[in-house]
Amino acid sequence: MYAGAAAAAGPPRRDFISVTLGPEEAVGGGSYNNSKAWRRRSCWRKWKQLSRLQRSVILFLLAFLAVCGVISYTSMGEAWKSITNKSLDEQRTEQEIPGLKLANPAVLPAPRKADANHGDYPELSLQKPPKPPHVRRGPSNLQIKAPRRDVRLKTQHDTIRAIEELVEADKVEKTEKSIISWRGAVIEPDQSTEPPSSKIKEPEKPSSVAAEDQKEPVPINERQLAVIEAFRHAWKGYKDFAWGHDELKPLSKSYSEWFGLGLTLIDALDTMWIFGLKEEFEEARKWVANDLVFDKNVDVNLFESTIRILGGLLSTYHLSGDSLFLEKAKDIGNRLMPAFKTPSKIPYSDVNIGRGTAHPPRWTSDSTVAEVTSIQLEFRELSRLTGDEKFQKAVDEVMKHVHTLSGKNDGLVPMFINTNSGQFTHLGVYTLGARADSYYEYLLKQWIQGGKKENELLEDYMRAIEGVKKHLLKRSEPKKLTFVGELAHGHFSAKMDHLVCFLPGTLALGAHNGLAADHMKLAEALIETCYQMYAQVETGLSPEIVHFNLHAQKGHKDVEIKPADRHNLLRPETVESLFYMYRFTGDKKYQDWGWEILQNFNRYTRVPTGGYTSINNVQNPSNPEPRDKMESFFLGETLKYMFLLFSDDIDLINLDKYIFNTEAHPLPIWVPA
Ligand code: DMJ
Repeated sequence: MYAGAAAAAGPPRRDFISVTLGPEEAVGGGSYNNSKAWRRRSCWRKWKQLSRLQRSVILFLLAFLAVCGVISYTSMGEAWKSITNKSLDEQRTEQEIPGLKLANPAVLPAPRKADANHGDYPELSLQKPPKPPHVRRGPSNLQIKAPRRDVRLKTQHDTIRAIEELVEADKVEKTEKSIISWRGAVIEPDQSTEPPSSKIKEPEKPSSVAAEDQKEPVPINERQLAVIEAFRHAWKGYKDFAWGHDELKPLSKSYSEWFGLGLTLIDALDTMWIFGLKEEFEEARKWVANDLVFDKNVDVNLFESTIRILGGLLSTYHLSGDSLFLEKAKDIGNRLMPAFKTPSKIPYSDVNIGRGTAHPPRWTSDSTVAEVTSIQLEFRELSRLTGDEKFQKAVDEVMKHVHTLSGKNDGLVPMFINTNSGQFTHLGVYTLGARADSYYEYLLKQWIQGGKKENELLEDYMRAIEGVKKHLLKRSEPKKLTFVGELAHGHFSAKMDHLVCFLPGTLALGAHNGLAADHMKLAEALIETCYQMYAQVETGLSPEIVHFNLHAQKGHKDVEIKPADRHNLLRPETVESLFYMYRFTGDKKYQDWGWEILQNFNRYTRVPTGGYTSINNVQNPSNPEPRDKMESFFLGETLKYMFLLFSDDIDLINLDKYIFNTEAHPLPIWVPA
């Protein structure tokens, strides 16, 4: 601006801060006096000469700088702490298993073990940390808390109403609407959990009880709503025709009894909690409070009642914080203990929970290997919660004993074990399917549950996967699908149970926890195979067992089905693995595959009057031959994993904080002391 224009414009606008200096300072004159008193006086004089606006601005700037200072000091401290923790954990792991680097250390770094000695892992390869598919929102400490109880219940109520409205609206016209989910189920432990081995004194609190905060609600999407709708349909059948009994027979509108303990209801408790189905949950809770009685002269299978009843009660206790469920868990846990009174301490398969007696099946003194090695997560957690070590001691002894046994083939175990001698029987047959499956699953999961310190478990797991690769993996024709077959006395069979489809999820979980990267590659190949076991079949539903073609034949698919194997029991294993794969990769194709499966369950197994049924013939879409039975795991596992698969919220049962038992009941991962 030129001078004339400036004059014409009147006095200049002061939109800057000017500091007027006194005459002495302005000319740099006056005698130099640096005494403290003089400096103080002179500063004060200058301060007084400033306008009020100038003083405010300076004060504001000073305050702002102070706040910035405090913030950066705190976050540097946090960063420093996490760097220190991480390197401690890395040191520990490197010491225990040379060459193995955990991509995702235990929830907190575990203490070093002086005697850790696992030098024989030449094949373990280093792994880059897996890339998380989802970006966390907000600071992590805001994401691990549960809502306050009063808030939670209210929001849940609103949500249920919203769900109902939306489902209704959805029927009329397909809308793009989504609703805010009830986050009450998404409860992360906000306190350390300690392993029982660290000298139990006080009973533990559930993960959720002291939780206070809540992160941003994540909307429930349309696919999740469809799962809730399926659950409600199944629940309607159970409620109308089988309430309080073990399983619904949806066609005959009646029920079947296995143990007479309301198996479906107990298996479904935590599913209802996670889905936010408050009314259903409260009604079921009432039944547990008033009608669930374990003092009954009834034989139960140790494994089945542990994974479904004990596991279901423990996880519901953790999610809800309601001590009723812990009391019931203690009761059934104590009643199952007689099973361990055997000459070898390998438990019997059956227990009479009223009489306190246990026995093997009538025809043998053998137990199934998967059964005696897949009760550990639950009994160990029961010890941690009650302060009573006996539960953990009993199941740990089984694992330690099995660890030392001969008769394994490169880590693969036979299917039977004798309760007198404690030795494997029926040697020479190896499968990842029925009777052995969850042995492998629980090796990894116990290791994770205990804070990644129990090296024998990891060692057995890693060896077993090497055994799978060496003896059981083959590729089919024409699509070259990687599958897990069986070995019988040196003879390979291209037979794979649907049950084996737990394996991709377990492998992915191991890789997520820092195990070899090639486990993830194998998981990706196997989940494709499990999906094809559905996709290549006429109904889009997998049979119980498939045989893979090893040689290309014109007009033949990879998957062959024998007449005796073509039933579908509404099993969860494939959707379970799809859930893990989606969580760890973020690849939407896994959600799409799960969606196809849900639609086919709706198409071929849904009974109009309520409930879903297992079917006898997955190859006949016009008559899939309903079997008139809804297994409890359909509600406990299959629909729960579907719901989690369709969710984009990694904190909806965060896999770094929870470990699922083999019946899909989440239990907390212990934080090492
Ligand atoms: C469930 O009871 C459990 O998943 C178990 O590990 C295997 N069988 C059924 C589901 O298929």
